[in-house]
Amino acid sequence: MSAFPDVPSIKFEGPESRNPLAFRHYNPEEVVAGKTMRDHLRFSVVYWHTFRGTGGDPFGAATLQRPWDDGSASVENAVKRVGVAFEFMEKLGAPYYAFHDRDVAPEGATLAESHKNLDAVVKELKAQQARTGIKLLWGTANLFSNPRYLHGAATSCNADAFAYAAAQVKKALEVTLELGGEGYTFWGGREGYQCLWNTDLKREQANLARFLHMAVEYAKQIGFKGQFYIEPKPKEPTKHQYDSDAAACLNFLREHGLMGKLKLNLETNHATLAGHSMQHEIEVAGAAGALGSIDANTGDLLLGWDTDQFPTDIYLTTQCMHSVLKYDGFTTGGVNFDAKVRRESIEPVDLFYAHIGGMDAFARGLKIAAAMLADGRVAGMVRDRYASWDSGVGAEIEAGKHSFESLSKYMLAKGEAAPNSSGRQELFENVINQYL
Ligand code: XUL
Ligand code: CO
Repeated sequence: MSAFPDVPSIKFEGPESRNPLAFRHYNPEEVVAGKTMRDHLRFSVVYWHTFRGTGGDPFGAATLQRPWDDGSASVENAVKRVGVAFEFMEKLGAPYYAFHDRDVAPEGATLAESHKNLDAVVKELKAQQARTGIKLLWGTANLFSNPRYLHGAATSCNADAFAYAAAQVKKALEVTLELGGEGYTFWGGREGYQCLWNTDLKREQANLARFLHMAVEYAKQIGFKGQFYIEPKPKEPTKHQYDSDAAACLNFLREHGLMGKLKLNLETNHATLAGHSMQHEIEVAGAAGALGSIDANTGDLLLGWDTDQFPTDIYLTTQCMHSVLKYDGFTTGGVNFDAKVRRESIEPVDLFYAHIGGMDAFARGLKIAAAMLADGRVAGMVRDRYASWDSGVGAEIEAGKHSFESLSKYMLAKGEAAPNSSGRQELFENVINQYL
């Protein structure tokens, strides 16, 4: 039985189409900058928002109509939901999905029972992946919802919470391997603090690093070759999360000997909560060779929390894809829609409208960014801005031929620095607008 009987497979119909259930820009087969759009964008649907979201918020109950879901925490309901998820992803034409262990299968009364529940659902996930060819972008474990993690998981003051989390991630890694997952993500939901007076920050961070080393070790042991990611977010649910932003994560990885073992999975709304733009976060990760994947969504600048809305702003998607392409595109990562429909968007068809809009926005961003890079005008303007480093004293400094002493001698002889040229920010912004 179909969960979406009135929705056909979503097709590319071109920019003039008025069909709300069609793509205007995402044409999976179209080649842009040497690769198909499908291979560039590697779109992924998240299980947690799309198939487990209810529309409930701190002020009100569930609102979303999900007639296939009986609302129970039974394995039977969970298995039935897998069929719905794959019908949705197949009709949408999404090549990937992502999940937490507890999104797909209910938590049992014991850890052993939770493992058993997960195994039952994974069997169905595997069958549906084989039927449709849809693949797992990354798996993860939910280490934040259960009350045992109220003080955190790897950073908990309760050593047993750490041990439980280790057992949960061990299982999640096995399941991700079983499903051929291309990555595994750590988002430290409660790995931070609410109050520094009761917190041993140094010990908590050392334990978090220990936990990640154990994961890397175990992956090696079982032959999981997928890419590990760490997903920065500065706060919510904690007041301060240790993985605050890309720079903090990179510093943490370097300090604890984990650089090269994990890359970053960056999320737009997390970037803005940290007081950054997504473009900034991608550039910081890309410059460090640690750009892994992106959780595509957007926040609302008038609200101060993680609203996880679907991205529709072409300027934003252009910035994202420009930086992604600049750092050679995705390998294991992709554009993962960690986004949810609004509480008022209650019908199942709204899930299609939301994803179609996000995919089209990213397809446009990709095309615009590819055009900018192909034409090289902006890159040329940036290069010109740094021309003083290409010859003379600039080239000598970059070649390691100078010291404070030699530079002091150089400047004493010269008397004054060469005049500055204009930064031309307004011109840059005007030029970008020509490609939109
Ligand atoms: C929470 C968030 C998570 C991670 C996976 O803000 O983004 O859903 O993506 O745990
Ligand atoms: Co996310």
